[in-house]
Amino acid sequence: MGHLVPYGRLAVLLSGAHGCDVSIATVLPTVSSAEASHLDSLFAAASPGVRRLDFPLAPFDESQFPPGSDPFILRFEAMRRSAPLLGPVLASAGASALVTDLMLASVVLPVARERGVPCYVLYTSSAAMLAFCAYFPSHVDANATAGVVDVDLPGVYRVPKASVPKALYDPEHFFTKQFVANGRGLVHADGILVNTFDAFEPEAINALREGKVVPKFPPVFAVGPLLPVKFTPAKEPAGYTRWLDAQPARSVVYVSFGSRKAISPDQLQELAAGLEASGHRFLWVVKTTVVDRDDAAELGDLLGPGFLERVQGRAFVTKGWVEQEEILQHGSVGLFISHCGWNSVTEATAFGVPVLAWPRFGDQRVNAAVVARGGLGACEERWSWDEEEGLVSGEEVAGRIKAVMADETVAMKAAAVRDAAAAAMANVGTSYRSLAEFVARCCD
Ligand code: BUP
Repeated sequence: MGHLVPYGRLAVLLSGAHGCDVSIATVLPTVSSAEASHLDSLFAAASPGVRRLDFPLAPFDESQFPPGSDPFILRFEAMRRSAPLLGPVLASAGASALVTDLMLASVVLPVARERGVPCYVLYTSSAAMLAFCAYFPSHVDANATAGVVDVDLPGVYRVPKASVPKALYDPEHFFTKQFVANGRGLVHADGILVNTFDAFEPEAINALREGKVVPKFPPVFAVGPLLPVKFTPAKEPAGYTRWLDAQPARSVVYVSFGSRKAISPDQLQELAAGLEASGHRFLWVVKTTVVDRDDAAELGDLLGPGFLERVQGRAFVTKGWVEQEEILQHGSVGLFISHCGWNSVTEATAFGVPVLAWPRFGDQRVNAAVVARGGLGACEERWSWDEEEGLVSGEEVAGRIKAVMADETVAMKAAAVRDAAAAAMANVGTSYRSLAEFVARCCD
């Protein structure tokens, strides 16, 4: 979802505010139910200026990969191997520019080149993480024998070893190979769009633009925060919306760790204990499997005997998909405990909700540092450890929630980030102008 959501948002913005004709190549079938329903809602809500181009993948044998491989990463691999099939799709769309995901960049760029179509990348994480991706191949070349060490991003800041995505610790892993190939491929793109804004990540954006991270880096267009697409509202408001409506302003802690990774049963119980002991109201989206279609567990069994009864009234706990952007803009939400998937962070910037960062894997630790630096919230280093290195105790969770909810400056700083985000997206703002410049280049 972290990759899919911003593409829809960009397509709608390009077609609406900038008058472009947009086609989205849609890979079917999807891995998760969330993706399938998101696509349906997107195309139902989008203007006729946004078209759906179904893109069937070439046959792909998953059995050649290690058992238990991340199904989403495998899907990217299947897409990478199908890249040559994109040529005819591009021709049928009559495209004057192609925007692709970083995970596909190294294989899609040559296809676009062959057709003479300029190729841009929409980077779906932070500018800090973009700098990391762009610089990582040089870092690997220079440290081939040193194993994993801190990554000092030129002109940006140092990413400590603990924040380097764990998947990259193994140079032979197919994910690392994909990551390095895509990082090298970035310099060949015609430009990079990033879902962030100048005022939020000035160091990383400037260093990339000035060629400090990688010399001769393509133009960087900071075009965020890309705002949610207005989907047709459900006939009946969801249960959690009705519950939020009944809560006082800024009193609710919203807890969600994104669409991708499950939390271990032990950590889940500690989190439950912490939320309960914090004494605050909370809305918690519990996720226990990597792919939502596999999630059959009962909440009562997961959270321990009597938990749901004890917090009844001051908590809403659900396992299903929620409309997160609706929750984050609800006036009763005062804090977001987030894994720091980048879309979640950008949504929190847009609605000025303070974030208590609890990164889990991948780019999330780098993004959590952006949250703290950018004034959007707090990041407790200890919480970003792997669960194998020790659980975060319920007591610790409760203490942190109480402290952040009581701190007026946290809320004030997050409100300032929201105002800066709105200014960036307004007609004369940095992000609006950046996207307009991208459109002008595509139409040349
Ligand atoms: Br879970 C969940 N409802 O219940 P991220 C997520 N979302 O609307 P991720 C919901 O999915 P990656 C839910 O608002 C955001 O737009 C949420 O993207 C939405 O994290 C998106 O935050 C999730 O980037 O992706 O899914 O872990 O790992 O690819 O960053």
